[in-house]
Amino acid sequence: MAGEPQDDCLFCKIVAGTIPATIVRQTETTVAFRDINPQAPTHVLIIPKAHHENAAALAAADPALTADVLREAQAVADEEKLDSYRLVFNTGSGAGQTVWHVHGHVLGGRGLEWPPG
Ligand code: D5M
Repeated sequence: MAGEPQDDCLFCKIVAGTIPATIVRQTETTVAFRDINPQAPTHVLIIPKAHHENAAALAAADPALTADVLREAQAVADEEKLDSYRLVFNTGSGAGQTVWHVHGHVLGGRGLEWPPG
């Protein structure tokens, strides 16, 4: 069912605390933790605690939770003292999505080129 924890989901396990992560912020509905393979000096992932496969599924199921995730991106940027940052939701394997629990990448602390690769 939409939003329910999935036994085989890595990020649901981080939410449950059964696998470790470097958590930088947590709210009632979201967790923010450092990416294990950072692509910038700041590379933090923001996830809803509830399991949704991607950004579109999250937005369709729970607009308020979608807003929580977006607000947390700015909160992370503020804590990391980022003047600017990139917020990325890879959606689908062709775009590089490898974990099927929606996550926003907050990238900052260096110049970021456009278009991305
Ligand atoms: O992003 C998935 C991201 O998840 C990728 O940048 C690595 C990161 N990752 C994978 N496992 C972990 C753990 N255990 N801790 C922290 N970060 C992790 P995607 O957009 O799906 O390619």
